[in-house]
Amino acid sequence: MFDLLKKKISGVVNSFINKKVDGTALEQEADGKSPAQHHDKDVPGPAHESPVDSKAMDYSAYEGQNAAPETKLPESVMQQPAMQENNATNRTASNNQNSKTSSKSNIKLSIATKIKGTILKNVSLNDSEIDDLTQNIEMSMLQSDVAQKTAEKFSESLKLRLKSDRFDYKNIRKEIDADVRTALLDVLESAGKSPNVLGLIRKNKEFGLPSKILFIGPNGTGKTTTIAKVAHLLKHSGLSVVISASDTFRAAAIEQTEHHGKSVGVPVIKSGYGADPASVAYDTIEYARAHRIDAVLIDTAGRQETNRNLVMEIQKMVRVSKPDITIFVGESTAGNAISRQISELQKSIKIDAIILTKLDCDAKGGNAISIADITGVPIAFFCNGESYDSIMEYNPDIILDAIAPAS
Ligand SMILES: Nc1nc2c(ncn2[C@@H]2O[C@H](COP(=O)(O)OP(=O)(O)OP(=O)(O)O)[C@@H](O)[C@H]2O)c(=O)[nH]1
Ligand SMILES: [Mg+2]
Repeated sequence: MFDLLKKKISGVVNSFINKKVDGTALEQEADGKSPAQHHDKDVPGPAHESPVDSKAMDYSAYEGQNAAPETKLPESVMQQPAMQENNATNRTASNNQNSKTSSKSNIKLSIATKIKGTILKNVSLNDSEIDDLTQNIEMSMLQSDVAQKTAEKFSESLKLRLKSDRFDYKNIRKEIDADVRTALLDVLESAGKSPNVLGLIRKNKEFGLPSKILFIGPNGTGKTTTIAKVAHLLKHSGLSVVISASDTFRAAAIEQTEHHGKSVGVPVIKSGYGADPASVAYDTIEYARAHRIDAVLIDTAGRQETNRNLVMEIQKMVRVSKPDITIFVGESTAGNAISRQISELQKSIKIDAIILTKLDCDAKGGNAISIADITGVPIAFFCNGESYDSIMEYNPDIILDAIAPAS
């Protein structure tokens, strides 16, 4: 999903540091090699596979289904459903990789910067170099579905960072990459910490309480399938689950939920079509209390954020079921419409987290960055396939490693 954006940003940084000044290519590299000596081998760029990318995921399990085999995600992302409950540890490890160590980057900067680099160990970039680089990155982000407001904000933050930074001339590419990565992390972290869903369920369990999770979102984004994936994940983590078939509207929705429940081995509480979805949720919570079940996953019918009656129906479900977490399920293929949908719904309903589905179908992925920035709601999980184990806990390193891998 993040492939395109990564290639664009990497390409911009690369072409920036390799750019010709006044039409004249510089012959000598910062590390003393001629351009020919770097040919293909050392030159990172759009066509150059990053270490992250080189581990393409195995799509054989999805053959004949909707998955797009050409999309590549980091292999670590695919090692699911193992939950990584301590994101901080992973972040630290990744930041360490990001440390400014020696590089063999193919560096060509402006003549002025190059001359400075021969005299001084550390150089700064001049305003026109910074403007050039940030404008190009901003353009690439826009082309990759990052919302304009977010791209501009990112560009400003990167500009400040680059202006205040001095770069070890020999490692300049690596250090510019690190600045891009840190500026991206700033945007992602602006949405706050993702809820620790398993941790919360375990905590409530200690008090003998079921945790209630309400899933909402537009039609067909993958709510019911995602509920089955979450149920599967929780079961494999030693927690008991019941599903509320509270989509009493769409034809065959109840049967679909029952089918998933049977497949993942969890009970489904249902009523008939046309029944009050809030009362089905209430019955399910009662069932969970009576049977000491740890988690209640409440399905809902798909709805547009602009449909007042349907939004009021969700408000009633919130009043009746008092969810511990309300999750918006959005499909990554919807681009920046997701931010709009969430912002509109937030006027009426408190949304605690987002699950972004169908990553396997999306070639861009910039919307994961805009969602964090525009809505301020953190992503809890990514889903990337139709099988029950194609769900992964959100970790910003998934996005950072894919878009701006530490070089
Ligand atoms: N490729 C892919 N398909 C998915 C993913 N998640 C769900 N789907 C598919 O998307 C389609 C719709 O999924 P549902 O779970 O029925 O979506 P929904 O939001 O419950 O739909 P409504 O109840 O009609 O609003 C199904 O064909 C799912 O198999 C995913 O991560 N990747
Ligand atoms: Mg559904």
